[in-house]
Amino acid sequence: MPEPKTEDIKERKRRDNLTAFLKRESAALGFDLCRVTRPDSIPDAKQRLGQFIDAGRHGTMEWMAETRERRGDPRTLWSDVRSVAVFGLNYGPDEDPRGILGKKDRAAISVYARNRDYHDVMKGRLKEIATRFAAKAGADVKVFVDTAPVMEKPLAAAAGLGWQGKHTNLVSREHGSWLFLGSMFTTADLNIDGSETDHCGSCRACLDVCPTAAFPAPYQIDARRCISYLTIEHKGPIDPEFRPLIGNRIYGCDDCLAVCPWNKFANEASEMKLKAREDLKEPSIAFLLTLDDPTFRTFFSGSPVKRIGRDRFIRNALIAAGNSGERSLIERCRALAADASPVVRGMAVWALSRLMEAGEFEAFAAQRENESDEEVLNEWRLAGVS
Ligand code: B12
Ligand code: SF4
Repeated sequence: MPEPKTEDIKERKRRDNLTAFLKRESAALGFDLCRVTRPDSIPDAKQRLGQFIDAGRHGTMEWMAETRERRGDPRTLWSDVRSVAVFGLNYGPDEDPRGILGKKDRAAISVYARNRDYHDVMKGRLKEIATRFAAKAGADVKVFVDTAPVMEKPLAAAAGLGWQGKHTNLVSREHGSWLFLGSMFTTADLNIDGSETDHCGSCRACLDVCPTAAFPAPYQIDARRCISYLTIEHKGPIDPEFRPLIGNRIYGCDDCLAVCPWNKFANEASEMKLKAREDLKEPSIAFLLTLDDPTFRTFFSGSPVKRIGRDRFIRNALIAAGNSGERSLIERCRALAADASPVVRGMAVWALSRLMEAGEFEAFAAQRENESDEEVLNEWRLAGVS
């Protein structure tokens, strides 16, 4: 065997040092996982993304279709990239978030949105790491969290942070289904970590628990049916088919993550984990229905919930009200039936049609104000009032 050249040994040492430096920095800034993969490590992702988009499963998230070329292959996004570091941040809740689903007067905000926006938190930390890394390596870097056209889950699986479970999210042996993902692309050569194998086995708990049957097959999701999409991404009225199934989930959904048996093995998260805001753990629907635009903005300041705006948020809270069976919410819903926002008025009609007795609803309908918005008129028709 020929002796390795001095040049090769030097290069290998440099790679070892840089990779170790990156992982130390990542741990120091509170990330639970950091592993590295090659930009060409997700050869199936592009075609699978294509199938998802061609089947229309992205719904109205047109940005997915518009960026499909860049999203499907990191090298199309940035041709100079040589290594991709993927970071995981555990956000596992202290209690099973499904506990609140039985509390009809309370609203469920999904775990990831119960504190500050994780995009901001992760991006801030990643930028710090990237700045120090770039200085040490003399290389170019770019960091991404969620909003860029990067397929974070397949990249994380290729880097060995875990595997894509049947619910399509990344599952880790150490942190279960509760990981936020982020990445750093760099022109530097780093040591590559091995991928993880699939440990879902014959389990199909996440597929069976989904309230809206959003999984056409294991490892595939139809976003149009997912409560996370419906309550966060979707604008306008929500299809009546889904409203009763949404229950009291007013922002996102955690059911398929929470049921995953791998959560039982989840390690203690780093001390820098985001802790839930007390007032976002179990807010009352009655209180949320009182929020106008300024109070909504103040209450959700710094939270990802603010992103959907007051009207879409009240639309969701009205669906929870309509599913609650709580007659004490009728007065608030009546007031919202005269709201300036058509999507709020329409969903108030739906909620009242469920909360009021038949005669009471007829009397309310007889007194209704003139309505010209086609979508609100449609809600009246759906409620049996022409
Ligand atoms: C669009 C999007 C959504 C959409 C669509 C969800 C989806 N699964 O794609 C909606 C709005 C529904 C959504 C919901 C949620 N999201 Co989201 N979302 C994204 C986003 C922006 C893009 C994901 C994407 O590219 N989807 C396109 C599809 C085609 O890609 P894919 O899911 O990887 O599809 C793979 C499988 O289908 C697989 N496949 C297909 N066929 C087969 C066959 C076999 C045999 C196998 C093995 C695999 C396989 O190959 C595909 C390519 O890898 C990412 C951030 C990012 N930039 O990556 C966050 C992200 C996926 N979301 C995240 C989270 C936390 C959520 C929610 C939990 C939020 C909540 N509590 O409400 C839910 C979970 C719902 C769910 N079960 O997925 C996290 C997930 C973290 C993790 N551990 O994986 C991410 C990574 C954001 C982040 N930076 O942390 N999300
Ligand atoms: S987040 Fe909820 S609605 Fe969406 S796929 Fe998972 S269980 Fe179904």
